[in-house]
Amino acid sequence: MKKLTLLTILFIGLFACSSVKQKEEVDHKKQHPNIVFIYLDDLGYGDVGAYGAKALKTPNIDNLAHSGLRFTDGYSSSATCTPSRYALLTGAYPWRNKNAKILPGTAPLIIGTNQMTIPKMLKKAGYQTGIVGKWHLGLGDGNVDWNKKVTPGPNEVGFDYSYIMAATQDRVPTVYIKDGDVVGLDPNDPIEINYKQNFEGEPTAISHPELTTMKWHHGHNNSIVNGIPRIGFMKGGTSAKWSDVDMADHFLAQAQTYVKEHKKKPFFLYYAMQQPHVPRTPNPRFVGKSGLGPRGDVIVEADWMIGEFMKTLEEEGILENTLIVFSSDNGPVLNDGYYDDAEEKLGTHTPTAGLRGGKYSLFEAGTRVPFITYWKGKIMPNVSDALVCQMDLLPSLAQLVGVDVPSNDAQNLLATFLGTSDVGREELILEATSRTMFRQGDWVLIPPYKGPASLKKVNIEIGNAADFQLYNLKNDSKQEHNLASENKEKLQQILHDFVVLRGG
Ligand code: NG6
Ligand code: CA
Repeated sequence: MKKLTLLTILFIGLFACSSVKQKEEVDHKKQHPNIVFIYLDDLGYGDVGAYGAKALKTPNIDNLAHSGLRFTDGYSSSATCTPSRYALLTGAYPWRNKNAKILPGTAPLIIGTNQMTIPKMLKKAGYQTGIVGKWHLGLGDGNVDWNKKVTPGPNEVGFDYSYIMAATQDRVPTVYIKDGDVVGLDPNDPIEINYKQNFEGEPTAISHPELTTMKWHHGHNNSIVNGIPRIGFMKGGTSAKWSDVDMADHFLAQAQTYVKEHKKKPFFLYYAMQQPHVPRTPNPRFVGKSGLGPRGDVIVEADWMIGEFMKTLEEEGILENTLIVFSSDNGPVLNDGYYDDAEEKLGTHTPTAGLRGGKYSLFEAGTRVPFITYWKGKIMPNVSDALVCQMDLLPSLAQLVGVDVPSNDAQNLLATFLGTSDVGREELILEATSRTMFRQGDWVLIPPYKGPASLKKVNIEIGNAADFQLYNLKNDSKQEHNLASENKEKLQQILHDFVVLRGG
């Protein structure tokens, strides 16, 4: 009798254990939390307190980092915006698409309407999908009439809802576009856009410098909107023009409204903030707040917006059921074409955290970016040194929500993103202005490229050199010691693997 009881207990115990295990597996297999990407523009690895910034305070981003999983070896796919955003949404290497390079405001959509994207994948799992903020992946078919429905765009590649700026804050058209329609457009004052020539009689920064309130340093001398000279020419659309100093509040309000209106069913929100890309136009209540000039002020502003957004998730009672991914599209730049004191007022702040290069660069600071996953109660606070790339989010989230996606360049790293594994990628190809380099383990290979070693105007080393460059990040994170000539064997091996992976 006693024996039987023991056996029974053992049996029940085993059964209970296995059902707990099974439940965990089921949970891991398929969950439908809300998913939010908070994606900044040109935010550097060293621009965040949690990544070592001392002179600049980012308490709300730090809170995400300290309560979530902070990746130390997380990468965008490219050192510029369009290719990184392309890879983020499609899970495909941007260098496979020759159009994935910095686009003018008139460029056609570069994501194929038949291509897999994160929002498309999530829709298969019943998600509602929205984007608020910067798009910069092209719109229309190359011949857009901004006074009619602008299509195809985000709504044709998976987003049910879109509230965007077409390209960048420094490029025309300087208007918001909601589900393909320019917001606030007066039909009697139609918009015309041209990137090749000006419209007769329209002032530019060259013809009317006295109309500018922000001075251009390089580029940025075409049409003037709100005193800021832009890239490209624009005529008309006066009532639709955005207010630069209100842009952050405007996008925040859109993001908050989206959350409130969609909280009953799972949603995906891509909240693509414009800071700290140029022109840096902090709202007056943030002016002077960082002590580092407008670049610091807009980072403080962005951080505040993130705090407010988090409050909304909490107030709406959905914080515990929301997975947040925080990152940036490429590394930092100080002078990106306007005189705005970014260099002069930098003080002791190091946007690159000491990494070599910056935006546009094949060196580390081009693509190694702040990368945080946060899910209250689900992701345990931790730091991960796993090599991960934003591109990997597509298959990883597909596994989370239980959707099959065809495999391509991206890797399913769900467990790593949730912090239950510390295994990342073995290798990764990174891109900067149409050149590629290779990361394998701790090693970095930069093949020889023609062209200047530095972009003088932005004062950034971009990685071009006549010889191979080989670095070992483990003991040389600043890429100061080129080991190519002393370690020929390693060079041959890594070059071989790169060529095989790159496909010739
Ligand atoms: C460059 C612009 C720069 C910025 C960048 C795009 C000039 C001289 N420079 O061509 O200011 O707009 O494009 O940045 O025009 S990104 O973050 O969207 O890739
Ligand atoms: Ca960018």
